[in-house]
Amino acid sequence: GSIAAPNTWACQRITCLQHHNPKLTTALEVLEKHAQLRDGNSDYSRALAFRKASCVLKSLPHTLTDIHQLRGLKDIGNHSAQVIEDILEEGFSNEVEEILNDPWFIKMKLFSSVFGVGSAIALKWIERGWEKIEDAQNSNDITSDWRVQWGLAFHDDLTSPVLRQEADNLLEVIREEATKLLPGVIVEIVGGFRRGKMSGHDADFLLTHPDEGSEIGLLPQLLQRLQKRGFLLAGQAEKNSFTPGVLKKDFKLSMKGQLDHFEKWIGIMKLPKSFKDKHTDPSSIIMPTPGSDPIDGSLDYQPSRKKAKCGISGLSPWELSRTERAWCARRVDLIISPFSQYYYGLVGWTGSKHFNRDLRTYSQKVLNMKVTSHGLFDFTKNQSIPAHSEKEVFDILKLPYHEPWQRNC
Ligand code: TTP
Ligand code: MN
Ligand code: MN
Ligand code: MN
Repeated sequence: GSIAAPNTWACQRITCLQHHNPKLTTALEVLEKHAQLRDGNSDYSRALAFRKASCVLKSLPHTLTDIHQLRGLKDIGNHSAQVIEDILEEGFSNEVEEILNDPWFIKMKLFSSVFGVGSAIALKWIERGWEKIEDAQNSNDITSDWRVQWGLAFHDDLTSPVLRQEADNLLEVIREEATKLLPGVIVEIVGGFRRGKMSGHDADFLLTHPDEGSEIGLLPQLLQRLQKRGFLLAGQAEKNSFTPGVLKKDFKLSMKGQLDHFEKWIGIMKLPKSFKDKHTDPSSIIMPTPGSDPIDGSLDYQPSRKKAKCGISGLSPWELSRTERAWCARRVDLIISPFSQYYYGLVGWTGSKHFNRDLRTYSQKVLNMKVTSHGLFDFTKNQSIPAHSEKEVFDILKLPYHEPWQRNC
């Protein structure tokens, strides 16, 4: 018989981290990754098809044993169905095994694991004949992109998973410093950790204040304080570029669909190794800073979209990474939201990425609404609709409320 999930949209279904079909979803996500790397920015549709199929399997209430149990589900395309059938019948998929053993795929995955490196740069590196991270590290013909420089120098640190305990400890530090600057500030862990993951590729924090406007100017001051305490390694601040009306305009649904206009800092922090294994009293921590103090216009918060860089003077990223150190380099995103956009921002920055994408497509196709991390525009009513809680976002979208840990599609 069919055990097809009745709900067509991923944002209508409950999808938890632990589910009944990990073998199948892991295989489908290899195909998704392969499609992403192969097609780059030119074509999301192939990758999306595999993600959709994987997502359906994650929401099933039992382990799939027969392909016919999927009959009637529109999110399982022919290609995915074939792969699922192979695995159910043979125990493995030839296509997936071949990809996993493909030297091109292995190199693409390796190179795109570097912060700041996407499929275009990874491809270039392969064309140069590079095979290992060391080949890129040893090259003096490397891009001047600060992310790639730091990403290469600290590749080992940055590809070892960030633990929940580290994110929790950092949350306390950020809360402490932000509260000194702006009492009443709200600081939330978002991203994968909010969805219940025990590790992630970075830590994401969303900040706001109920007194709209009081959050303006917080980020540069917060960065300065974190810098003083030795937490910043490198990063880039971006100013808020949201303009009212953007919700109505620009009603094109990019499959990527993730860029937002919040003021933010995208960077790399130095977290004490002690953050990994225990709760640490945040006020007791002052980071050891090898070399001298930070330089390079770092904290100069650039008022335009110009890029600001942070660094430590004296030592190059590479030299710094080789020093004896009691800290680990970790990717961190700090996002500032005006309170009037906060609950949409919270949903957007909680993810998952596919949940967001599905939510946007669903809103457009079913409700004639556009939803972003900044708000929601109802094209039928020709007005934007505010939300005062996460639950209200779901209500407005006529969706059952799902907790963050149920949004792991
Ligand atoms: P990520 O940190 O990229 O992803 P993640 O936290 O879900 O996964 P990981 O544990 O590996 O870090 O992004 C955090 C969430 O924010 C993600 O679910 C989607 C959303 N997002 C945006 O809304 N805008 C953006 O520009 C990016 C990069 C992500
Ligand atoms: Mn990358
Ligand atoms: Mn994250
Ligand atoms: Mn992130």
